[in-house]
Amino acid sequence: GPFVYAPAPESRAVVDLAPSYGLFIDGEFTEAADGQVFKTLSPSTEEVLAEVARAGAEDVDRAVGAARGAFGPWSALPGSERAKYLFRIARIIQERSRELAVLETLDNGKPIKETRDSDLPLVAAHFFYYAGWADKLEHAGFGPAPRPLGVAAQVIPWNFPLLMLAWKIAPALAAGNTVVLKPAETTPLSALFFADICRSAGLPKGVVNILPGYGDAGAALTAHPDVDKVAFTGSTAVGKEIARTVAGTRKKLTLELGGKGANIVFDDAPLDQAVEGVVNGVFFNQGQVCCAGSRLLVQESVAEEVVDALKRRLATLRLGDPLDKNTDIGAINSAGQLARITELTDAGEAEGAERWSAPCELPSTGHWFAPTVFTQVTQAHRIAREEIFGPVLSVLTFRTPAEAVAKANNTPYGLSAGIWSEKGSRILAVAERLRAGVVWANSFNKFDPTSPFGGYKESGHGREGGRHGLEAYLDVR
Ligand code: TXE
Repeated sequence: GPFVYAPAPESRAVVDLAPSYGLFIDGEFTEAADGQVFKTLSPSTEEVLAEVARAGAEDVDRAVGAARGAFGPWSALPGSERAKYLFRIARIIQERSRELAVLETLDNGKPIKETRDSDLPLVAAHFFYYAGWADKLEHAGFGPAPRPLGVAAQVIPWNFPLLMLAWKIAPALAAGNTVVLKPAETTPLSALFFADICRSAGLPKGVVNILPGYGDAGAALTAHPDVDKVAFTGSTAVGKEIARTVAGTRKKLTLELGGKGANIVFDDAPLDQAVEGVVNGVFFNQGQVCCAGSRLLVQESVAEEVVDALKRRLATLRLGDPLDKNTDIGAINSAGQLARITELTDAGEAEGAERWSAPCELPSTGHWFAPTVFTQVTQAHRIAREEIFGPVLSVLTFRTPAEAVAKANNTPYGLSAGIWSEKGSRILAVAERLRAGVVWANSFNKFDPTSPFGGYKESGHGREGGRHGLEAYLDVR
């Protein structure tokens, strides 16, 4: 039935929010040099969660200086010593995962079910996994004595704030680098909680520095002359800007950018399972996922059956209070993101696609978007080409495997794809021809720290995760 919004204040008590938070530089929380602050809001209620110090160029300089100072001693530690710190951080994350999950849900708007069961276990797993590498780097495949790069500048987005932090910080530290990380402006809180965890773990000062702030701080950080390595996850437009800044400097660069993933459903697929996978593929985290399966390519002979089943399933999803453990669809992260989703879905309708939205009542405060499916979509439509980054699925059909491959590849992006079929030979043949960094077979959105992740084409370059993720932070010697 229609959803009624009922906040669950008791779950908020799990975290004790302070009224204001500082930058984390050289092991201390501190105000911004120019005293600037910004507010971080709850996407589901629009209440102010806290006031946060806003980093500027002077703070970037201080943080890079601290990371530079810490680099010598940190990189000189035996790998087994660095591993001890990373294992300690991983264990504290596990111990405090309930608080972290609530905090992440409050600041990001995603359902607690997801932060509790996906984000937090994966965050801890990344630290455990890379802790295991710290004393085995000579086996990483980059020569007998690979060297860390130095100071890593890391800029991350708001869709998986803590998980993107883990993807960036865990391999950097394991390899012996030091870090200055800028979380996204709408989700600074879990990164600051993480800073506190670094202190609890006794991590030497300056090894990790966290600078909440806006794009100007990200730009100052990635342009700083004393940075050796830049790692960015975010929009393709900003990624290109950063690539231009980094070009012609000594810095190494990895970019993890947007996507327009295709979920390809063949007529021989187990359709119930495929429908679940397609739903998870684009409605997980309200579709704000770079590798979301935002295009369904379904074989014509089963298209009607699959779309009907999809709509029936979507009508059962519960949209609402992200802190309610029964919630499937939470809030959109920001007013700006909601505006982008609205703009693109309006364009979908204007260009002639047929729009269907799940019947749910949207709460009157906060940023919400009902799960939406577009049919009658052509490859020329903007909703088939541009990243929507919201709970919106564009359905296209195909007749032959060759047509499926051509349509799946018909995008400037190349991050993810899914193939649903009972035939192993077909899965292998199609996977071989897809230009995507990650291809899932009869599954979608499965993540594991041992697997490299990253894109082809305009989805970026470099890999995070697995042994390959270390390459971004090591020099062959
Ligand atoms: O991204 P930005 P936004 C896509 C998605 C979304 C769109 C816009 O389609 O709708 O991007 O999102 C920092 N130099 N993705 O505007 O601006 C910024 O402060 C250095 C896909 O939020 O790229 C934040 O920390 N840094 C993506 C981070 O970059 C700068 C995830 C990302 O913000 C900067 C996010 C600059 N000039 C959005 N300007 C994915 N691949 O998962 C901003 N930033």
